[in-house]
Amino acid sequence: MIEQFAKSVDIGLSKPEKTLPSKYFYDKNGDALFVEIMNMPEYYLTRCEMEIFSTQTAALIESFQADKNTYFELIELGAGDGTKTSKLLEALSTEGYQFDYLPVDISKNSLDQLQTSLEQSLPDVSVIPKHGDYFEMLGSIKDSHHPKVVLFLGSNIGNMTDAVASDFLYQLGANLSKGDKLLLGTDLIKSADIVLPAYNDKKGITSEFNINLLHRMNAELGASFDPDEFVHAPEYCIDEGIAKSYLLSARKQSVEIEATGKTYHFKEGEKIHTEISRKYNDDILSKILAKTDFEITQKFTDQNNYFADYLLSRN
Ligand code: AVI
Repeated sequence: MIEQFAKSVDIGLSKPEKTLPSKYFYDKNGDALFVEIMNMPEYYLTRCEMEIFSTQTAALIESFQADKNTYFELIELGAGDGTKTSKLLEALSTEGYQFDYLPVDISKNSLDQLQTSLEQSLPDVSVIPKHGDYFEMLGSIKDSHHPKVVLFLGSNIGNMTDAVASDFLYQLGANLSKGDKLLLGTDLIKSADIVLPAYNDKKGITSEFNINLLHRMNAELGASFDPDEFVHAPEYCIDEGIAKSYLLSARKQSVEIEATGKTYHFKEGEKIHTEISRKYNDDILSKILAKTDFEITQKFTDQNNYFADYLLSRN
């Protein structure tokens, strides 16, 4: 794990335009900061998707086309704290569907918390947590031959480039069977005055989340980043529809990383690109799906039309 982390960091910081992979945001501190982000007034994504899950629960369940007499697996990729899903789990359980809930997450910490909270709130739901990177978990999905409904919520897909998203969905489809479903949560394209504050909140929580990556490299890779000398700098342009987070070097500086055995040099104002958060519309999603086995069968939106959960069927 550490070797992989060091390797990715070295590759990213050796590029002419420096990058760091956003998946490393999520250590214990990063998980807690992300929970704070989801509760921020500016971060509309979670509230909008929660609205869809609370007000359209029956329609969502109907879209799964599950048979009450046939067992199925409800797999959630990147489950996080599972708040939205618990609405669905409660309704599925009350209505007598036969299923296991398999949350997959890279954060062991989040999975443990999720399991404990579901054991208390929904003791009748069988929870089988899977710890790991969801790219790596794809292969194990086809080990069972039961019908499957996969949840990939929260616009987590937006943290992938379109090419990576397309490849990921292709591989997911290849590991599913005809008729299986994917419920895909996507943040929709909208103006900068709504999107940008979600990545640049007044209290500076997103800034802390971004800068936490520097603390993590210091703690785990023996890096010498001075977190006070980097500034959180997000950007968003509606034409492109992608929010981008950067860490901007406040001055000319050099940073040593023990785990890579190298020193990296930063000019004043030089940016490290740490994350993309893609926003979608039907056309963009259709292009991403073009080479996959999925087709869009339904779309659920919140009342502001800020967010959409697309129901995709595996052909
Ligand atoms: C997890 N992911 C969908 C979040 C997003 O909106 O891209 C991560 C995040 N980064 C900054 N704020 C939230």
